[in-house]
Amino acid sequence: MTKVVVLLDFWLSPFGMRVRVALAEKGVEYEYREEDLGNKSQLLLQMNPVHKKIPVLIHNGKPICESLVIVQYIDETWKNKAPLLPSDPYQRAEARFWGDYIDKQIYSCGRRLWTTKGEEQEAAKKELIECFKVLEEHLGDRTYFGGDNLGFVDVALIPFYSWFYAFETCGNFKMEEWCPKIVSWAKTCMQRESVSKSLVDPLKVCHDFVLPRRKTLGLD
Ligand SMILES: N[C@@H](CCC(=O)N[C@@H](CS)C(=O)NCC(=O)O)C(=O)O
Ligand SMILES: *[C@@H]1O[C@H](CO)[C@@H](O)[C@H](O)[C@H]1NC(C)=O
Repeated sequence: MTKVVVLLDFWLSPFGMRVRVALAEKGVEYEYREEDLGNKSQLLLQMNPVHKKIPVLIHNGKPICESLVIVQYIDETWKNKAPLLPSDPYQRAEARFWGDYIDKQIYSCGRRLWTTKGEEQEAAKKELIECFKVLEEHLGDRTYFGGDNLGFVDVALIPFYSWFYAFETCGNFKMEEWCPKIVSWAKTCMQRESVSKSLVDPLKVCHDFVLPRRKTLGLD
């Protein structure tokens, strides 16, 4: 292994992008290794034998799996920069609660929206919008979910910005119309280099991956 920190990842993964943002926030240098998820490397199978999924962060040869676990590990390991999680136990619990909400609601509704059609797709779209509205409510008038600074919940949610265009295209709606505060929050996050250089082009996600995949699945 050439570097102390290696990231096994896949370009459009929202989970992988979380780790990229966190590493960039902390200014950690690392080696990025793109996985072929149709033909996983020996290293991935060895480092994440349980789920065999990316992202995996390998630090000094030891693997850390599950994106939100990795983000917390990064926060606890590189303490040179502003913390992502608050120090107060209650606020930490609250941040983890919302991270979990994003995994359970945003990810799964988003996935249903682009992998289905007809009534099922319409239901997924409605549910996804509702979930974003819940997050909007939670954001309130703050700049970031972390308050004045980018925090754990921001890192958990921002990668989905790369997927907004695919959601909009599949669901035939505009995020801006339904959750304008989330869109403006995302644009604020994108002003940070840690975010803009870690996220992928929304057009690429849609045209190079989602739409061709829908064709393969016989949905369009
Ligand atoms: N809960 C995991 C989800 C990771 C995940 O779903 N990774 C996908 C890519 S987005 C993957 O590696 N899929 C390969 C497979 O399932 O075989 C996390 O937060 O890291
Ligand atoms: C799978 O990956 C291995 C090593 O990375 C490579 O040698 C092999 O040709 C790949 N197989 C396919 C079917 O792409």
